[in-house]
Amino acid sequence: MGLSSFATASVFLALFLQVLPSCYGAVYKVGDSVGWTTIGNPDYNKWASSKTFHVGDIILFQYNAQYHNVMLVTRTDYKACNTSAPVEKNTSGNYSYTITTLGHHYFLCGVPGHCQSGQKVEINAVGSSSVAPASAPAPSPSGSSPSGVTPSPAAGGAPLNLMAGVSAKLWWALGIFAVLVSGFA
Ligand SMILES: *[C@@H]1O[C@H](CO)[C@@H](O)[C@H](O)[C@H]1NC(C)=O
Ligand SMILES: *[C@@H]1O[C@H](CO)[C@@H](O)[C@H](O)[C@H]1NC(C)=O
Ligand SMILES: *[C@@H]1O[C@H](CO)[C@@H](O)[C@H](O)[C@H]1NC(C)=O
Ligand SMILES: [Cu+2]
Repeated sequence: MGLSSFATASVFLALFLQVLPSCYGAVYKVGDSVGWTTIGNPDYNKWASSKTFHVGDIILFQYNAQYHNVMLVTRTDYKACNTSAPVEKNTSGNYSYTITTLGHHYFLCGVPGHCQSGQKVEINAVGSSSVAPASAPAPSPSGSSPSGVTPSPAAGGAPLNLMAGVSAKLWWALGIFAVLVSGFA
């Protein structure tokens, strides 16, 4: 019994440690080791679809500033690779974007031709599965919101709910761990 409760406690400790990073915000480097480039035509949306982004996470664009840049754009401009009116433009070679809202965030490279050849990425920030929208709302006829972010239906108070959900999970895991460890000792 002692040994098995220790094993169970270890499992919960492992769970607890897994939950921790999402509390502080994960850092995702776009393209991983390849970075933000056109060399090899990386599929950035394939890259993005392998991740689950949350409010508080940091999206890092590292690139050769001689050849590329980063633009935060509206959904309409993203679809059309329209670089004429970005919400934000970065030319430093090391751009970190902190996700502050749920929903879709659209980025592209503003150098002529690069977006068309695939240097663009859509980052969809979701909450826990209970608040995650199944799909984005239809774009308004006038285009997207000026912030470059298409808010999800739950966007209102969701970041707070998300944090509450995360810390509830944390305390739950910590509490069970404490109970099991004290039973073991
Ligand atoms: C690009 O966006 C600008 C400003 O929003 C707009 O005036 C222009 O018509 C757009 N160009 C294309 C090709 O959609
Ligand atoms: C680019 O982004 C970095 C970090 O996000 C910031 O420090 C820098 O000032 C920005 N540079 C430009 C030119 O926008
Ligand atoms: C790029 O920015 C990130 C986050 O702001 C920082 O941790 C990293 O050291 C920077 N890298 C370079 C090469 O400046
Ligand atoms: Cu580019």
